[in-house]
Amino acid sequence: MNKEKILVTSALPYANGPIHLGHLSGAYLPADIYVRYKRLKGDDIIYVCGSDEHGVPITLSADKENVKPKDIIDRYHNINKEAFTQFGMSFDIYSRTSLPVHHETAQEFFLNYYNQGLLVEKKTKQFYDEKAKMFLPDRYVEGTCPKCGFEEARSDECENCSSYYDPSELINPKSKITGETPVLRETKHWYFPHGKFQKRLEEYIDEMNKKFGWKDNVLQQCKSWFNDGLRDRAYTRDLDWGVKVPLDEAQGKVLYVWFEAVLGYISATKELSEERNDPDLWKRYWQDPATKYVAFIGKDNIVFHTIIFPAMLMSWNDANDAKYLLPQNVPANEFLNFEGRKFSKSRSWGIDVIDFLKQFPADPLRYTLAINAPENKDTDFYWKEFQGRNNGELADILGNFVNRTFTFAHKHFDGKVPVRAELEKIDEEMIELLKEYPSKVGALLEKYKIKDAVFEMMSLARAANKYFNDSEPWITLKQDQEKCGTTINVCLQTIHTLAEIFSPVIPFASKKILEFLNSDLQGWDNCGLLNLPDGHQLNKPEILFSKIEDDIIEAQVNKLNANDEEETRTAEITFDEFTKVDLRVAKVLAAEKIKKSDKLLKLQLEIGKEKRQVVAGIAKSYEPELLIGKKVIMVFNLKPAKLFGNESQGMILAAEDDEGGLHLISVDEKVNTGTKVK
Ligand code: B3M
Ligand code: ZN
Repeated sequence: MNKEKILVTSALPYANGPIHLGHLSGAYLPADIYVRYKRLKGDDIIYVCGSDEHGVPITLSADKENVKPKDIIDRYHNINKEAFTQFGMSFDIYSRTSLPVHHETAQEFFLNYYNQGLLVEKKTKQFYDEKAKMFLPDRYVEGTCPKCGFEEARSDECENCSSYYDPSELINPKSKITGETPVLRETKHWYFPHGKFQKRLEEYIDEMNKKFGWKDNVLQQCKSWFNDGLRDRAYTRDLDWGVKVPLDEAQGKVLYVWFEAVLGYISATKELSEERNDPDLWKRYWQDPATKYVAFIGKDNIVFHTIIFPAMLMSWNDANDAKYLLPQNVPANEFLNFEGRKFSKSRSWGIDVIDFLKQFPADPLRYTLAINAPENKDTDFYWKEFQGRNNGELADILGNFVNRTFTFAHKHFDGKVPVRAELEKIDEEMIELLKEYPSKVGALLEKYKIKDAVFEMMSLARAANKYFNDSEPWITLKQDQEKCGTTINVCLQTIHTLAEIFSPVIPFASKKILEFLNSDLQGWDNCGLLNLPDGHQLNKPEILFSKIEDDIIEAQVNKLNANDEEETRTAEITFDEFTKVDLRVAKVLAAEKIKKSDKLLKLQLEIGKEKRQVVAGIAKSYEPELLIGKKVIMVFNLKPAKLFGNESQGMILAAEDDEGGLHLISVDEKVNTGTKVK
């Protein structure tokens, strides 16, 4: 088969925090396995990644710590680069978007669109903090959602009910920087008309899917964007951290972070050109129609890689002779959860890669994440499963086979590959398997079916153990030395194949095995052959995978749960402070939904002799009819507030479960309303 020329990218992680296991299993490990496999196939491939160092995620982190954005990106770029190295990521380059080459590249693209007359200039009103003297990006404004009453809504978008609205509709907006009420001020931005490209994008995706088979989860998301109709998107922002907009009239503005981040793949490749002293390298991978481009990402980045970036490249290509390649495939993964819940930094739920690798080697983690990759649905990392995969599969199946074979060869054959004499059926079948597996596993990897491929790798190790058992070399040793030698020879050949076939997943162990074998990788297409000559000298093996004891795993689980408890413990208050809250038993007399809100109910309560109206955010958990007659606990002395034009004189108490479901704190029927709760 012809050798392929391939460009592979993985999403550029924000340099605003340490990467965790979820990142690895989404966009990095699958790509690394694919790339390592392709290198063994002899294909001409480069693998490009780097830190995304602009945008509000960075400035928010910097503000939180009271340091400069530059401090944040320097710190996390280095931490993440190191974590990736220890994890065995084989990037050809791990670049960063703060480099001049990136700023120039992004500005060049922007100017190209501008000069084509493609960008649409629009004036809009945006929140401005008069005290901080700056426009506030979306995430810097918080207020009450005009649609559902959610109190932590962003300036034009509500995370709770997923609705979009005009910033002027946001109720009670507050600046996150100063806490002041921001004003709406006019500003000008440049919009990219994505709608103009919709038809061509649909055709492009359709064509790629027909030729190369895109994943369903990816196609579904694209379809839903197309159904909604692509809209203009502002490619500039009022912010001072980022790539400056290269126009005189755009002082104080930077390019929208997503616009430039995707171009970061190109600038990273330019940096690689420079590093390798090969000025045209980047063009060979980005602009040669013979190259195929594959972009690995997690599901939250799909639209940017299947719609936004391709539209950007199309419009560049329309106006230039040197044309960029669009992704041939975007094998996006779903998410990995941690012990049944989403990773959460603020709740200390999950584990950072760098911390994980301080305690465990990379290979068992790579294997566990790969065999459990969230390819078609979200999956979970469980400590217990990690232990099981390490002990029961890597150590007991693969490690054990390597160990028993080497022990035998050293003890009975002088540490040399014994002569392969006459083959029996059982030997021939094993040799046949060795020949079959590389193409079987390869076919899966070609289709980005990493999970299935890794499963097959371990199947070969299982078959190898069975071959050893069924051949009973410990018996033939005494009865038929030649036959015994043949068995051990075939076992050693099998170890050679296993070392190579497993090498994309567990590169560190694979390297060790090859050292034991005193041999080297043979290339994917040769790795199923009988690569060790009779009499070949072997080295002494060591333990490949150490077992992980129960107490080590229990300690991890306990630590996680302790973090969780600590998180739920909040600041202490004094008894006096507590008694300021007047809690009373109340009875629900009437309940109704509030129009235009899917979250709020209007309740009429009886508290002793008094009647009050309270607006409660429990509509998703309770039907109004079911509340009538229920006794609940309310905060009686809460300052009245207005929600959706409804007066609310108090608040009722409920417990929130992990899924956000609410459960009212109920009270014994016998207790009179108005009774104080202490
Ligand atoms: N930094 C978002 C993320 O880390 C973003 C990806 C950029 S890819 C060009 O999920
Ligand atoms: Zn809302």
